Amino acid sequence: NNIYTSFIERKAKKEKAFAVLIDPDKVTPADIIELAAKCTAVKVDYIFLGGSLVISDHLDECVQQLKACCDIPVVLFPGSPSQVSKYADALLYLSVISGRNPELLIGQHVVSAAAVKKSGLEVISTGYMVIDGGAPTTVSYISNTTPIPADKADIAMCTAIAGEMLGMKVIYMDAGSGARVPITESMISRVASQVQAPIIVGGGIRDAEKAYLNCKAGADVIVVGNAIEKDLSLIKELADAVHSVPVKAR
Ligand code: 1GP
Repeated sequence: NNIYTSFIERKAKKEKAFAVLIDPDKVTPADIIELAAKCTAVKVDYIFLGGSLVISDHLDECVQQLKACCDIPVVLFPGSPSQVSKYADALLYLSVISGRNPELLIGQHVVSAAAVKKSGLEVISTGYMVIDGGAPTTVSYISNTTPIPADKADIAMCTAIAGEMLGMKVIYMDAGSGARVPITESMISRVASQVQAPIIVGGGIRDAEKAYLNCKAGADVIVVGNAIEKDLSLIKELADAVHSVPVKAR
């Protein structure tokens, strides 16, 4: 239970965490070495690995390579049941609670349950909420679900409360990778005001200020993928902003 415990311990200390999302389809072995070094240098807390589509078949190699070149925990963030690697540190076991697609609420979990259990991975039950990011994202298309409207904070809040009462350990609010508009701080704070579970927030975060404001609003883990793919130097600004939150909030 190391990764979940680290979420809880950080939350108890009001320490915010920064996670870099790597899409296995978009990286070469050389990229992984460079990314791992950058992430280590700026004290990235977690590496999330996954994507809505996985076209390549080198997930195991990606994880093993990351594990070989850095000590940052690797957390699977799978777009489908095929994205499981026993070499990772944990698996976000996602149920798409913002949607009404039974396959993503429970169907695919049943199909892959025995294999996931056998992998020995730490499984973190995650209530996954897709929030409208201003334009259709891959996640809303592939999941065949309607995202929660961006201005309906109460729907997001009630969805998160329901997820937590159903036993989900973590809530992940996602505007979708590359979202035009990231999730608003007011929606994050509404959810955070009613939920004890750690809250992961991602989708369309492109600058340090937004990462910082999300943390102040109640996000516990900030995830950035796209913006870093475009500009690696952003990793430092984003990590520093997230890690500065408890100090400045005092
Ligand atoms: C997507 O939350 C992640 O599922 C990160 O989104 O790639 O837009 O940073 P970005």
